[in-house]
Parts: sequence; structure tokens; C-alpha cells
Amino acid sequence: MYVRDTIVAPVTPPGRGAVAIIRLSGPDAIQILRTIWQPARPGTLRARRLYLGDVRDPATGAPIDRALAVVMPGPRSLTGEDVAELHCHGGPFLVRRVVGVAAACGARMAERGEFSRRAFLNGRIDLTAAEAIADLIEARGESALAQALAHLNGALKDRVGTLRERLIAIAAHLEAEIDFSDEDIALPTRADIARRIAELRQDVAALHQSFARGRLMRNGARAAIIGKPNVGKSSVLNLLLGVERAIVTPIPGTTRDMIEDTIHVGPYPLVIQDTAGVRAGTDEVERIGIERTLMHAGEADLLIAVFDGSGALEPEDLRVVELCRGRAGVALLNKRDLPAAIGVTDLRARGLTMPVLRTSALRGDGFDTLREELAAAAQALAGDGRGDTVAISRERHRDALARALAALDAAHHSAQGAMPPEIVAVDIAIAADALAQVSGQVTSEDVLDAVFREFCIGK
Ligand SMILES: Nc1nc2c(ncn2[C@@H]2O[C@H](COP(=O)(O)OP(=O)(O)OP(=O)(O)O)[C@@H](O)[C@H]2O)c(=O)[nH]1
Ligand SMILES: [Mg+2]
Repeated sequence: MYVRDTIVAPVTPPGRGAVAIIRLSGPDAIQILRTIWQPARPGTLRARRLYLGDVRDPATGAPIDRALAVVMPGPRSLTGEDVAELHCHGGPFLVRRVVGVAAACGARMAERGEFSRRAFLNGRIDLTAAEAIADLIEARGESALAQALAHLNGALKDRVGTLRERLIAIAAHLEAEIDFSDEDIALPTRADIARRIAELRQDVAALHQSFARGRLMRNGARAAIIGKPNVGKSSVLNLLLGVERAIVTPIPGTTRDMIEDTIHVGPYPLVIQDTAGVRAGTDEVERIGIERTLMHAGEADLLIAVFDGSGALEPEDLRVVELCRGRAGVALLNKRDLPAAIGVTDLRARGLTMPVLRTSALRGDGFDTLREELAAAAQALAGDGRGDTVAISRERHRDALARALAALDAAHHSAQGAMPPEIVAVDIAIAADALAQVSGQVTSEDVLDAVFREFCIGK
């Protein structure tokens, strides 16, 4: 439950740094600040200005730090409440001490995401903006940053808001039909209503389908390097990363544990995973490694299938071809610096459909093309609408839109079937409610708990 008490927390990460910021929010925020901090020059504190002063323990008068302070009275503040901040020196002991004296004056330690939650509850931000703040902090690449910023600025809220307004307009026409059905005024025909519902459904479906693209922008794509032992998988990983991340030896079965790291090709981060070579496991550790390979291969968005071009195809290679069936990615005929024993046609004859590149992980040949292929494959995963930064990226959004779609289907069906307007109106209301859940106009404590749990303390 939301209690209007005063909360306190460090908003900068724990550890040593030049500055640590401690934030207070709530009815007593400013009074608590004035109790534990006195300005170097006495006088009133103007809003949103920094003042230099001293932090002291009010119980003993002992000095704690020399710090800057700022007050931001509500409702025009981050949380909508009175907010006060101390910009102290960034020492962990010091920070604990300052938070401790604030607590002794009646402030309560903030929970994860509690500042943002208050901002939401006080109408300062909607739920998509709150989520965007979390995404902004987590962003690992350009696309994630662009998406988070767009959503922070209300792009997703507006997109959903427009859809909802169109729904409400349809609902208004249905209401008119209910209220004035006996009177002789021009109302949209039932076919009209059905057509408008169908159009709206299409736009809601497009947003629902943007989930894959949104996830890609937020989390990047996963590419698993697979192949039989000793074909050069770890060498490929190291070359793509530009560092010797994985151990490379001439001994088949070198890699047992999955190793992953992120590269940037095109706008999306690409998490590359090196895996244990696929073969009939010789020992327990390797067997487990291979099981994991199969699991990671199954979960990856893209596969990089490596074959040794200097040797004949073996049953393990055919197993790899099998794993590639119907999957996106790229195949490598590696070790092209050695005399070729097989060519692209041999792989095609076994049913491999992915693009095939001839590479040498020893010399780096073909790797520029590989990066281009990977960028193109990641782009293709984004589907239609690439470049549009409005895309849903959370299951919460997807589920709400799915509920809206189901209700629109029902409404369309009723409208076409000449059902009474009341029946159509019920489903339209359900759809509008589902859309309102995206931005949090309609929400529950459980949903809020789930959203704000993602946040760190002090956010
Ligand atoms: N000549 C040549 N040797 C290569 C090439 N790529 C990798 N190798 C060598 O092949 C051996 C195996 O390379 P790795 O990268 O460890 O192969 P892997 O597929 O990860 O092997 P496992 O982890 O055992 O499954 C090493 O001796 C590499 O130096 C290549 O393009 N040309
Ligand atoms: Mg390896």
C-alpha cells in the first residue's frame, strides 16, 4: 500500500566515488534535510538551487560531511512530493552515516523502485515511462538506448493512447445507438462499426507483433556457434570479439562450458555464445557440455554453424546440419587456408539452406563478410517496421495487447452478426481497459509490484 511517509535512499551506486547523492521524498523531506544539514550561509533555500553546507548528527552535533543540498518542493518534483537531496562525498561509510541520521529523524529506507513508484502514483510518469527508466539504465547498445528514450518521452504511451481514443470513439457511437435507437438521427451502420473495429484490430495487432523487434532492440539477438569438435568455433568467437576469450587448442573437445560475450554489428547488440563441440560424448563433463550446446542452439535467435572445409563431412556434421534446419543464421566452411576437401555443394546436398561463407579463423579471412551477414540476419529478425523505435518489449505489454485483440475479435464478430449494440459495447470496453493497462491508467497492486521490483534501490 502507498503510505505517505518520508523515504530516504542513496541514489548513486554503492562503492567509492567522487560524489554520492542521497535522496529524501515525502512530507518531511525538507524538514529532515534542514535538521541534518545547515547551509554555510544562513537563509531560506530556494527551490532547485544547490547550496553548500555541513551535515551533522543532530543527536550529538558531530560533523559528518561538507555537502551540497537542493530542495525540490512538490508537486513539481520527481516524485510529485517534496524532495530533498544531499550531494555528499562518495564514501560508503559516509553514505551509511548520512542515511542513518536521516532515518533517526524519521525517514524510512526506500524500497526498490519506490521513488519511481511514487512518481507513477502521483501522476508524474506513466507506467511505460517508468519501465523506460529501468531500460535506460540497463541499455547495452544504441538501439536499446533509442527505444528507452523514445518510451521515456511517451512514444509508446501515445501510440497506445491513440488506439484507445479510436476505441472510445467507436464506443461513443454504440452508446448513441443504444440511447437514440428510437429517434430518427443518422447513426453509423453496423457494417461501418465492424469495418472500424477491423481497422483498429489491424493496428493493435501490428503493435502486438512489434514484440520481437522490441526485444531485439532492448536485449539484442543471441547467436550460438555450433559445430563438431575442433572445427574452429572458439577461434571464430575470439576473432569476432577481438580478444582471446575462449581457449583454443588442437585437442578436440576443448570447450566444455558455454562462453558468451556481446558484439555490436548493425544497430542491435549480438550476444555470441561459444559451445562445446557436438559429438557422441566421451566423458561425463563433455556430455553435459554437449547437452547444453543443444539447449543453447535451440534457444538462440541465430546459429553460426562451423564446418571444417579441409576434412570430409562426418556424422557429427550432419547432426549440425540437422540443427540448422529452418533456422536463421550463417554457416562457415572454415580452415580455408588448408587444401579444401569439401565445398558448399556438399553442404547443400545434405540439406543446408543457410548462406555459407568460406573463412579462415586462423588468418581472419571472410570475417568482414561474416559480420555483414550477422548484421543482416539480426535485421531480418526485426521484421517489418525496423527503424520505428516504438515497439513493445515486455511480456506485460504483449499480454495486455493480446487481451485487447481477443476482445476486438469478439466485438467484430458481434458487430458483423448484428448483435445488439450493448453486446458490442461490452467487448469494446474490455479492449479499452486492456489498452489502458499498458500505460497503467488501469492497474493493480500486483502489476505495480512486478514492474517496480525490477528497479534498484534509490530509483
Ligand atoms: N588451419 C586452420 N586452423 C584453424 C582454423 N580455425 C581454427 N583452427 C585450429 O583448429 C584447432 C581447434 O580450434 P578451436 O577454435 O579450439 O576449435 P573448436 O571448434 O572450438 O574446438 P572444441 O572446443 O574442441 O569443440 C586449433 O588448433 C585452431 O588453431 C583455420 O581457419 N585454419
Ligand atoms: Mg572450442
